[in-house]
Amino acid sequence: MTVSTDLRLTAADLDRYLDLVGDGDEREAVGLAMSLLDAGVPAQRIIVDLIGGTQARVGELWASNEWGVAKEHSATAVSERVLAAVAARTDVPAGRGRITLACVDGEWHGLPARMLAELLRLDGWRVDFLGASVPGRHLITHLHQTGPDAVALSCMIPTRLPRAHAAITACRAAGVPVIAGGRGFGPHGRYAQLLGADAWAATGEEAVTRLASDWPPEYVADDPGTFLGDEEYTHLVRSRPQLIATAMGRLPAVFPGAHHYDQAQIDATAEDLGHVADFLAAALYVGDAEIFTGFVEWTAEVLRTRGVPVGALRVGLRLIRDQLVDFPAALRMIDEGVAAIAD
Ligand code: B12
Repeated sequence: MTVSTDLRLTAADLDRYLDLVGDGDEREAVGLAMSLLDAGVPAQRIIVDLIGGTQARVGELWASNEWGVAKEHSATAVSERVLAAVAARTDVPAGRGRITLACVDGEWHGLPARMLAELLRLDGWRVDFLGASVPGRHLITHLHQTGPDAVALSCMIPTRLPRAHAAITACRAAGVPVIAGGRGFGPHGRYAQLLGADAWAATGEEAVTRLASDWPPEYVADDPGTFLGDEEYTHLVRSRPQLIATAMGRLPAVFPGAHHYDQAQIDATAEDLGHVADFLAAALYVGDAEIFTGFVEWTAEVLRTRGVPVGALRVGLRLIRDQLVDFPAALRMIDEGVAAIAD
């Protein structure tokens, strides 16, 4: 059989795959991926373009409220299954070395990291994939037991950056260089460098190239120390439960609709206030207001698409702001966030 190695996916393949994952049709979705492999589409294209491209679409459909949370969860679960099937069909001898791949503590986006794990495996690495939310001390124990050539750390949301920093510092102290990735590390990976990662890559494929051609890296980042957060960050993190409880207590006085909230609405509001506190803490930790402004803009857009007045977000921000009057950097960031959604 002659197999073309650069057969491309068509728009029809992508549409069909989105329909299948949207329908939760695991069997047919695996079937489609297997038939593409058989037709000569490289496994890398299936992982990056079919699965990854579809996940980006899934994110858009969720954000625009066309898909509910359950449908997004189901689609992601189908793609996890498809990725496993692609992996099982593509056996590559491990000749390059060994890599530990983990999501930082509290980071639950396991699929992007798993995609990277398979791309690295296809390039000849032995990959120890530790999965989502790996506590730092267990990661380090694993490094001592296996002695890898690199640690690849995934962080998709900036709220996990303080934990990413702790993990990077500990890995480097254990003598293992770190490559960081995932959108949580910011535009062009600017927080990866700040937090002392030895390298950063924008995509899984870029990471494969970097690790194959330039590892261990010659340039070794300065260690910025074990802690970046200042007094404001520390206060915010320590007082988080109190901040949320006080804001919830004051909510009905400033937002009368909250008098009639059922338990689900109360829980959702407390969770949203928790996100406000967490994104603010991350912004303070790395000293970049953009993390908080970006979060506020994104939340406003999500609310808009769900018909929730953006005023509700402003109320939440004010309730947190009122409790942080002695913290100038936090106040400045909240004010910038409020200004970003002024219209
Ligand atoms: C599915 C999903 C989830 C699932 C994840 C399940 C799973 N098993 O993975 C669940 C439901 C858990 C989830 C939860 C949340 N999510 Co979510 N999620 C997504 C979604 C739709 C798809 C993720 C995915 O698979 N992407 C596919 C891959 C291909 O994405 P990628 O970024 O291109 O990945 C590449 C690179 O990032 C890079 N890479 C990744 N890791 C690494 C590591 C290294 C070392 C290197 C070098 C490279 C690298 O390589 C990848 C492959 O090329 C995205 C939307 C999106 N566009 O990604 C949102 C998204 C990531 N989620 C988002 C948010 C906000 C959340 C929540 C906070 C929502 C909430 N309000 O609760 C929580 C946070 C949970 C947590 N603490 O981790 C935001 C993050 C925005 C941000 N950066 O601030 C996104 C972008 C949605 C959006 N448009 O706003 N989510």
